[in-house]
Formats: sequence, structure tokens, C-alpha cells
Amino acid sequence: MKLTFSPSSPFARKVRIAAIELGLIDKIEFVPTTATPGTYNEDYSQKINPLRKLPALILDDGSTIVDSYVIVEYLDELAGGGKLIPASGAKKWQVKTDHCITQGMLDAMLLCRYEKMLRPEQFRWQTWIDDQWDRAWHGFQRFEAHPDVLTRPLDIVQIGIICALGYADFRFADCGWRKAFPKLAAFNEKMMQRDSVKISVPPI
Ligand SMILES: N[C@@H](CCC(=O)N[C@@H](CS)C(=O)NCC(=O)O)C(=O)O
Repeated sequence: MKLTFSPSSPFARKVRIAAIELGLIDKIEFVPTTATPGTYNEDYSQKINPLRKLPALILDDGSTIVDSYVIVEYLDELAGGGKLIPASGAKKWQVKTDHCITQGMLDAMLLCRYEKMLRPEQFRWQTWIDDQWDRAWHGFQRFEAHPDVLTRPLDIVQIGIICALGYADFRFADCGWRKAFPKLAAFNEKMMQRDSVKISVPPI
């Protein structure tokens, strides 16, 4: 299998952490890829993902799986199922919901990043940036208020939270999340003891 990958992508990091934790990392070849709004990569659109986003998992038969959640679900199934995502029942729906929130937090932070990095200054709309940031921040608040999520055995929600915290450090270093969310700070410290988390920290 091949994974379109960038070390700065929090979504690709999620898949990398999951693959390590599931014991599948050696089965995946990482293909360095860049994806940026405004840069049209026709080949990628045609062959891999018309949305031009990474990560994408390209299977040995040439078929492609997109979206970090779907890729992790696929890997989880390959590893026997029910490892990072509960197989069924109420727990499954709660994990999917919580993961979806981490996904939205990352989407919101990424939009803030693109706004600052790509949009010409005269076209920026601070209200919109603040609104996106507020969504991510409320996501952190939600998990700070539900520490049970942080203390159970490793799952995709925890991986999603770690990727969101890591992305906050990487792109919004002054946002002050550690001070605002002490339980998340302790969780982050604990998770950093895992090789999968430690080695995948985005490069400075
Ligand atoms: N829902 C997607 C989001 C992936 C995503 O937004 N990836 C970013 C890189 S971190 C990307 O490819 N951005 C390029 C673009 O939006 O044009 C997933 O979970 O895989």
C-alpha cells in the first residue's frame, strides 16, 4: 500500500500513528505529496482524489481510499477490527461522533492556516478567521470537560485530539492551549511517551 503523505499534515499524522499502533506501518510506503489550495494538481485530481487532499491510501490493486478516518477504519479492519474504532454498538457511534469533532477542529484550524498563509492580506476577513478558531477552541473545551475520553485505552478519538494539539503547537504556537486546558496538557504529555506520537510530531 502507498500513502500520500506530508509530515506537516495532521490528517496524515493520524494515519501514521494508527498504522504504527496497529502494527501495519511496514506495509505502507509513504509517498511525499504536497496539496495546497490554489495549486491545481490535475494528475492527483484524476488518479487519486478529485478533492486534491491528502492523505490517500492507494491499495495494491490500484484502488484508492480517501479521508483519514476511512483509511484508519480500513487499517483497523486489516488488523482484525475493533482496535481503534469499536466494532459496533453505542460506543462505536460515540467514538465516531467524537472523532468527527476532532476532524472538524482540524478542518477549522487548517482553514485559519490557509487564510493566513495564502489569502492576500487585503482580502482577509478576521471575523471569519475568529469564527473558525472558535470552533476548534470549543472542541478542545469539550474534551477538557470529558476527561474519560482521555483516560481509556487508545482509540481514534485520542489520536485525533493528539493531532489537533500537535497542529496547534505547530501552526499556532502562541494560542495558549496548555494553560487553558490542563487536562489536555497532561494527556499530551502522557501520549508523547508513545513512539508513534513522538516520532510523528510535525517538523518545526
Ligand atoms: N477530511 C480529510 C481532510 C484532509 C485535508 O484537508 N488535508 C489537507 C492537508 S493537511 C489537504 O490536503 N489540503 C489541500 C487542500 O485543501 O487543497 C481527511 O481527513 O483526510
